[in-house]
Amino acid sequence: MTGVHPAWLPTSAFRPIGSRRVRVLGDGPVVGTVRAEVAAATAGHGGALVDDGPADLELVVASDAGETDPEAFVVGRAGATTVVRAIAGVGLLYGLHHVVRQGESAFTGEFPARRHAPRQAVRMLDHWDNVDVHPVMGQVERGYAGGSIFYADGVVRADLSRARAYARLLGSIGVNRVGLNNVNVHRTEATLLTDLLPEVVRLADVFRPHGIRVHLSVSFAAPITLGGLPTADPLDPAVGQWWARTTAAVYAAIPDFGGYVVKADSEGQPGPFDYGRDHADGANVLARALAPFGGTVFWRAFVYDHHQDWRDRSTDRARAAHDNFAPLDGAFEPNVVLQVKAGPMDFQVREPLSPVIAAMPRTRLAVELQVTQEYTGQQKHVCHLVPQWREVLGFLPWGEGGATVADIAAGRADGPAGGVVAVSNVGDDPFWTGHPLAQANLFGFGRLAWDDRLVPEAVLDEWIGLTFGDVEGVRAALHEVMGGSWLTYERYTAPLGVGFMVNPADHYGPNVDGYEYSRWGTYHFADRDGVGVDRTRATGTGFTGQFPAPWRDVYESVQTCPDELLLFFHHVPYGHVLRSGKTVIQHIYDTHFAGREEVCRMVETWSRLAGLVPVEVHERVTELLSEQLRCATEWRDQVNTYFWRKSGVPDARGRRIY
Ligand code: GCW
Repeated sequence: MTGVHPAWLPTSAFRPIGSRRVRVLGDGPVVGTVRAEVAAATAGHGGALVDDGPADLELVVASDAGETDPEAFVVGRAGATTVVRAIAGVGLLYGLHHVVRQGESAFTGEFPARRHAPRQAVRMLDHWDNVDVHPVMGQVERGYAGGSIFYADGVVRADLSRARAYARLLGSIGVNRVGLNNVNVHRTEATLLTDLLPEVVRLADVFRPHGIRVHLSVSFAAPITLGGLPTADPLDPAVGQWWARTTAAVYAAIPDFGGYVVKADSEGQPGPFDYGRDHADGANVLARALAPFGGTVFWRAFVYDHHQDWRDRSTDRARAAHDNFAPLDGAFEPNVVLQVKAGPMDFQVREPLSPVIAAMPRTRLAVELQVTQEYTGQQKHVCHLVPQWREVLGFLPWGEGGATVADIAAGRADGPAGGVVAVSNVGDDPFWTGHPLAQANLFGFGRLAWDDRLVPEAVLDEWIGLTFGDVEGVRAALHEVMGGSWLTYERYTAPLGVGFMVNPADHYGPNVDGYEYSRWGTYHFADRDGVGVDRTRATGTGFTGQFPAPWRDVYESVQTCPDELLLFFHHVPYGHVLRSGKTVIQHIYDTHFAGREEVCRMVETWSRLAGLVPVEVHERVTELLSEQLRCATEWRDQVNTYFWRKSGVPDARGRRIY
């Protein structure tokens, strides 16, 4: 491969458009992008961008009294013309990519005009990119795909062609906001807000033609560190004035700036607690500065004590976000979005929903997902996460008949809208994502954020078709390798929702007791009799009580708690019989043998694709699969051996445990 991989937008994906006569009507930078896409697709493929005469495809921006959403589009086909209409350029861009995904079928027969609109108004990717290379975290914190595509040598890159190609990819899947820098804001990064602002202008210019607004992560202590004030107390008038002045300067430079992202009082970041204030005080001072310009502050709820004593059984990290934020419902300014990690802990392979999401009906809530595979194989393992996100977004916090998590985020559950946010997984790696198949996670995030009701297999199928075309055998093989890979990963790693068991340094690879005596509050409490964390109201930390009915009761009882979350909520004996009919210990053995076997099958299936997918992709994935198999073997043997030694219960099937 020479140059950068085209991800899901290779020339072949545009073939159905390439041979057609296409008319584009409208003005503005995003319509310019649509025109450029069509011109590139048709050049040399028999089609053309036409001004008049008959057209096979018409892409039209036109006012429509009934439409209010600039991101919506209508597509239909009458006679021999497919027509896409929108009231703004961004809707047209989304309509164009809809046609690209439809392929030939968009030009076959006739079909009535149908409206498409995003279910979530905010579909955002956060980048944990540092401008400088951080001595411990590298340039992209929890990045597994090389350096930042935005920054190099302490500034925004002179050559932004990668960023431009990225913006194009994001526009094609409907992402409409990007956080440009790490939520852990270090020294140089803090100055993006002030000294480096002219550089941020260049990035905003790159994203704008794709319908994307940029955000900056800011440090709560900026009034001190950048402004030279003696305090960052949110109730100090001088602090409010500093934020107002600084924000006005940002908008003078970037009129469509999206706003701020803030990690405060979390893992060492400064915050309102430093001044005895609460998080509503903290968020609101920034919100007031942004409000005159239509900006939003995404305020993260990831606030917990990371200096816990493992001897202290009364503290439970899972409780922290709800304890800190639920009492503040209704206290936030209207342009504050509380950004809540989907689970109460930290992006594990399996967690229950964060109860905060169902606890704040008067607050705009965004659900935060992690596309970068921090705890899910670090883009060395195939782990297709779209099914996990589908489960999160479709979860029913109040049970059958109630609203879904996506409804809450979208403001359809009688509350205001917040949106869906995820941490990006790209870097300057030629494949974008380190693991070529991890591109599907980025694609899938955009698609689910647009419509949470899409079926994960169908989203994967779209990605395969666009990326690899229709080569006999490839589609089925990729479904086999990727479709169930999240559950495979779950099987060979930490069992039954207990989480972690990773190396504390890098969160990769098995280390069953890696966090067992740490200050981070992440424990499994395995002893000779049993394993799991008692989070019940009856005898444990009371975390189950943070959920509404029915879940508060479903999780409370070992009889009704879903197997896959049993050890998240309960400490049980190894002989406890799961709802599946197996004992906990036998489940641990069986899943670890099975998960590793499934990786062997992935390796076999993938080997059959030699010659059918581009050689560079085949080689890279082959190498990574051998690492995945090595690592899965290590997970299997360490987890099984650990629990065999603790419990003394042999494997009922007599397999080799060390
Ligand atoms: O998952 C943890 C990561 C940190 C990250 C933090 C967060 C940006 O290990 O690296 O910091 O979450 O979400 O703020």
